[in-house]
Amino acid sequence: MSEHKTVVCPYCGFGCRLLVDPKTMKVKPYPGEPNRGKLCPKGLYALEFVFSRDRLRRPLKREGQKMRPISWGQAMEEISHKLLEIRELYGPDAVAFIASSKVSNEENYLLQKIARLFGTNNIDNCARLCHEASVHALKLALGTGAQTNPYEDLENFNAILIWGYNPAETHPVVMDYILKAKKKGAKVIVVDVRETRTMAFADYKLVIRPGTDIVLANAMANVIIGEELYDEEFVKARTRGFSEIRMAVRKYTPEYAEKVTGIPAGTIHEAARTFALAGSGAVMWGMGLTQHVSGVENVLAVINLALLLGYIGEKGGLYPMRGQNNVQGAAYMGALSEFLPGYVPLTDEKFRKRVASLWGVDDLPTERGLYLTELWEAIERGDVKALYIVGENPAVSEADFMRVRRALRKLDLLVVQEVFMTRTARYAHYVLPASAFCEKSGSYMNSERRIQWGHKICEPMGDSKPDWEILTMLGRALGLPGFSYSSVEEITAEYFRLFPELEERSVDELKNGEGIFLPRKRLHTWDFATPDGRARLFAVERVRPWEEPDKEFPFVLTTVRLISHYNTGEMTLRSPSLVKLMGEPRVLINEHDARKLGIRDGDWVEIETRRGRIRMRAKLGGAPEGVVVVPFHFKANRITSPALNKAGTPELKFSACRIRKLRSGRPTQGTPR
Ligand SMILES: Nc1nc2c(c(=O)[nH]1)N[C@H]1C(S)=C(S)[C@@H](COP(=O)(O)OP(=O)(O)OC[C@H]3O[C@@H](n4cnc5c(=O)[nH]c(N)nc54)[C@H](O)[C@@H]3O)O[C@H]1N2
Ligand SMILES: Nc1nc2c(c(=O)[nH]1)N[C@H]1C(S)=C(S)[C@@H](COP(=O)(O)OP(=O)(O)OC[C@H]3O[C@@H](n4cnc5c(=O)[nH]c(N)nc54)[C@H](O)[C@@H]3O)O[C@H]1N2
Ligand code: SF4
Ligand SMILES: [Mo]
Repeated sequence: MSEHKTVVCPYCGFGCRLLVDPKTMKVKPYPGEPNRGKLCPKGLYALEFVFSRDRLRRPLKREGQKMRPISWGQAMEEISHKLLEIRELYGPDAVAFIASSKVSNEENYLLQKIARLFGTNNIDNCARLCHEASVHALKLALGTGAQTNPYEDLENFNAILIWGYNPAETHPVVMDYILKAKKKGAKVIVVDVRETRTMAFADYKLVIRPGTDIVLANAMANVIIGEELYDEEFVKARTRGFSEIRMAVRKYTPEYAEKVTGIPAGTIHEAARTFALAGSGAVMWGMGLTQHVSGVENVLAVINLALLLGYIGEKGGLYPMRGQNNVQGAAYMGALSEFLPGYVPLTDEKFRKRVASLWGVDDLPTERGLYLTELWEAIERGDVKALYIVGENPAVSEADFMRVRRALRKLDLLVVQEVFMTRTARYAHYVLPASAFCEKSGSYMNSERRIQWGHKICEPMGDSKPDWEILTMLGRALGLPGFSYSSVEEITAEYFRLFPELEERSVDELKNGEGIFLPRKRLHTWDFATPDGRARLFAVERVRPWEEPDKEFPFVLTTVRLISHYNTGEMTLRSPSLVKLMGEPRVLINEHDARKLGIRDGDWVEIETRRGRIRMRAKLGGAPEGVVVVPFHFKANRITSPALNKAGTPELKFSACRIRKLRSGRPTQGTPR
């Protein structure tokens, strides 16, 4: 095994490690933590996209309709010149940066450093489309914004509540932990708008009407409080807000909840009792909660359940399961428009000044920057003139993407730093070729906040360069202080200095061990990070979706993920083994609804919202009446709702739509047959 090197899987936030033999480039699962000898197909075939013929190999510059090769030196000179000119004319906030949840901590750290030294907090990443509502809710309730416990704890809990989250498709390896817990007797409760693959393993299958989760959570709290099943000692000693929440949930009886959610009152009652009487439990959640206009409130409502029962520390944990391989790291490194590194608010003067002095300046900008999802309107208004994107594909991943594409066309300067010529890169003035994960070294942070080292396995493709090298050149070209890095380890050492918990740790330790938890393995065992050390119970009321079904658009459209597809498909579609495993993405329609509309299995249908239309083949079943389920990976965002919640996340899980049968159809380009 000694000749093998480890890398971190470039797909999901579970953070499996891969053992790679540099001679054969064969992948084996890492036997230790966190994946314990397991991988899903995406991990197993993770190296395939790296060797795709489509890889970008040279910097490119737009000339009319054509993209022509240009040298690195020339590209950097022209890009930095244009950025400085725009700053001179319109101020630093006319420039925005999008960081990447795909690239390393070091690379995200550098990009947010560039943005802030340049003078703007317009720096964000796809966490905004994902778990930012969880971060905001957790910050309000506990004072910290991340998963509280490690995966290993899952096996020791007596109950696992899985809410709006489908790990059997999206984090396959965490299923191993959940199933081990189940074997030991843990009860599994799953709440989803449809019967998912995960639900197949559940003791309680709660199929809920889309967007009514607060009503269910409040009804469960109603049972827990009404029957005095809550942990009185914990609630008294470690929380605030109990009397408010007791009052607020009084009207949310299981009978009332049945009418709103569609789940039988008896089932709600039983599930609440089972979860409460288990004595310990985890709450795991995903996009089914966060991608709603009620995202922050949804998450607060389920956090309440854990707090009422004292399911914190040794007795339980909160698991907002992170999406991308390094979305947790991007956030911790400060690639968010409202937070400095470590989720520290921009207004924390002491910390801000400390960061500034480490970077060789007096202070940093304090106004919150634009959210990723606010950029498109800001570009339309003419407030933002230049956009620098690293490893993100908003022309496909953003809600109502036609609006995004219009905005991208309007920019004076668009730079895209990528491994492929993505849908977004096609709008760029400059495309910079980045090396892929296994062609460079660096650290990544998984959902349980474990920082792991990815070792360089092979040489960069063509003339591509690691993102950190490109950003070092950019920082230097912009004349920013301190951009003299000659190795990635120098950047690791620099970010270590920002976190007191890492000050005593060494980069070598990170390279050789099973990773380092930041700030520590388990949070809030003794106290919370709120000013008074207590957690806060928030009474939340139902928030209605932005666009409810009506006569014209009578169905609810929700968008979901499939196991062999990944996000906008740029990587998975270039992996021949994964393409073989992929089925054709189809829209799931309830059988009764289909019959009424004369739609049969396999028919082409058109799904239309107020934004536009898409075509897809139908698959009957797998969706409750009135709900239409579309895989998000390709064209769903042609029609999704752009309404944002308090944390800036679009309502990707709820739009009003109509469907009709078509005589024939043709798959959209980029869609597997
Ligand atoms: N194979 C694969 N794995 C992935 C990804 C991928 O694209 N492909 N992407 C990664 C990323 S970035 C992320 S963020 C994670 C996401 O992981 P998940 O959160 O598991 O992913 P989704 O399928 O988007 O949504 C989860 C579930 O929410 C349900 N849902 C929709 N609306 C509602 C609602 O109103 N209430 C409730 N209770 N449920 C609802 C859907 O039916 C769906 O089953 O996956 C990561 N892992
Ligand atoms: N309708 C709908 N829309 C959604 C969602 C949904 O559930 N429904 N989910 C949302 C969520 S949770 C997320 S996270 C977003 C994801 O949205 P995106 O982050 O835009 O999607 P990805 O396809 O993961 O894009 C990552 C890009 O990084 C590039 N890349 C990979 N490795 C590297 C590297 O080393 N360097 C550089 N420079 N680039 C690299 C890849 O080629 C790819 O183009 O989508 C969101 N959009
Ligand atoms: S579970 Fe996630 S991290 Fe593990 S191999 Fe699959 S995609 Fe990669
Ligand atoms: Mo995500």
